[in-house]
Amino acid sequence: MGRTYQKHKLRKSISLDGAWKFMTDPEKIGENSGYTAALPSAQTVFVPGLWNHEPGLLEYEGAAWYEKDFYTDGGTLRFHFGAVMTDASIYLDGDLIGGHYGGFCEFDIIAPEVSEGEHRLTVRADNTIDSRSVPQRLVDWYNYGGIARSVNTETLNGICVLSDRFEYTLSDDLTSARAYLCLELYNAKNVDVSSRIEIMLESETVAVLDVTLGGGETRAVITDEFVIENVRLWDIGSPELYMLYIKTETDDLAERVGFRKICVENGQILLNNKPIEIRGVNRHDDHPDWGFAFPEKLMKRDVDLIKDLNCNAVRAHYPNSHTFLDLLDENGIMFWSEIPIWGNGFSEETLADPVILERTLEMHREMVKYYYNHPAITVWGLHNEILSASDAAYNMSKLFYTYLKENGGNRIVTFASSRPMIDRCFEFCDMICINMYYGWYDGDKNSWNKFLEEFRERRDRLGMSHKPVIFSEFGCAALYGHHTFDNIKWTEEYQSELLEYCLKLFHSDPMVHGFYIWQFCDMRTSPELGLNRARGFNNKGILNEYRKPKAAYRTVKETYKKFMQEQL
Ligand code: ADA
Repeated sequence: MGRTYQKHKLRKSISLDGAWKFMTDPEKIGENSGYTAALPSAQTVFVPGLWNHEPGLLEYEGAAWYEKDFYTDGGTLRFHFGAVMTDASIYLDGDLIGGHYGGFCEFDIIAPEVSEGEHRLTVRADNTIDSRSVPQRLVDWYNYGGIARSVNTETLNGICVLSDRFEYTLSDDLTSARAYLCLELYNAKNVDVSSRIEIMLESETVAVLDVTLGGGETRAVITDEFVIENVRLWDIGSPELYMLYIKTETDDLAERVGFRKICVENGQILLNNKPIEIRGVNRHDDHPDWGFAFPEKLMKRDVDLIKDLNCNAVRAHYPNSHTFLDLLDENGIMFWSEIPIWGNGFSEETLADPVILERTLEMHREMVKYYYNHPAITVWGLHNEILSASDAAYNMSKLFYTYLKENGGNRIVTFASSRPMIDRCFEFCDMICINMYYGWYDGDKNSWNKFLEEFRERRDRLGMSHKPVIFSEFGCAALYGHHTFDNIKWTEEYQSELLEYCLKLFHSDPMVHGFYIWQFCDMRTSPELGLNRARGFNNKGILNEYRKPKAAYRTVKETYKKFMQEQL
């Protein structure tokens, strides 16, 4: 399932990754033509994988089918999908058992009482973009299709733990914590079952519960509170992690958690009560050969490079895989997770559409549900660059901010604004995050000083001087290997100089408490962006798409190193 630690000792889990049958369905006739039971003709593809990397399918948009036969000993099965792009329908032996919308989050489907023997799992994936798609057609990444992350099936037996949320509050001096767990239980039998549930933190039993659930019942339960003394904190560069083990009489779930406190106070960001400066990069989980089906060993390499750059934070436009998050947890690197609302593509009318609002709120709910326990996630992002001076944006921001503050745990909640001088949504963020591209799209590098002064005045006028300012995006494109004698746009030299200038300027401004460079590496983007994107790639990476460093890599590394040393 792509975790860096074992999730179950008792629960049987089988990976369904590997060879699947596959065929496209451009006419969308599959449901009425029996594809749900058996694909009429098919080629072999490997899952996880996106069809765009199969010969002739780079630009295919539409429906496609995947089919895999597997053997089970029988029982109640839970199918777990890491991510399917974008609209998924799941069939077991020809019968629809569930579906999911949204390409970047995992989902589970339970099939009760499956008989022992051979069965067939069929997935219909559809990446067609319509007026209610999230993201919309105009977006700065590629509209891939297919099964992007791993698939597995688990056998559920008796009372099972479907999910867990670890809640804790640290004492003021951060030396102890009061904690409890919220569990989502499920009875996989069709008769009443009772079970004792034991929760261990490291090797100590911290809570015990006795429950009885009716056949097929799902129930949320909460443990008593327990206290942890001498807490070892999760921190940047020294990420202490704890193993939690939840065991029923027939099922189990391992969870890894960390204790840390993040907050904003008097215009500063405090991690574990100490002021920090965010030294970040934006990253797409994208590779030219694999797209969003990004191989795990390459994630490890990206994390190694991010560390080598002396970064302490990463931002992404959509939920990333648990493997990447596990690696960030282990390496003490903070993560900003948002949902794929890439605002330039969303009109005011779309932002106000009730279907879009429900769809995107559900994406927030799923992100919170599945990613809650990662200590590395210190920031939830509402959306990116929406029309934030409009009523529609105001209402959407209020809805998401309220939801995330109430349900998102101890995290900073914010959004990236590209309209800082007219933005009307700053009341719905804990820190003000600005995407700005002086020196690339508009103005030159000298425009930054004027902007900083004007924005400082606006922030004070709005009564928001207690909110730290972050540059959540800035940068410029450089074509890998492009050098000239003159320092002009598109060269590695221009990019390196502009980034160094911005970083030093932001660092020296007391209003600014962090920066996420746009971006870590080049990545394939949508043809919608046309000639603005040479080679069909967004070229603002400080590495190219194969992770070869441009000149800016060393500059950022050295600059971040200096900033890091000043903080020690
Ligand atoms: C925006 C957007 C990014 C990227 C960037 C750019 O700010 O949020 O996804 O498109 O601009 O390269 O222009």
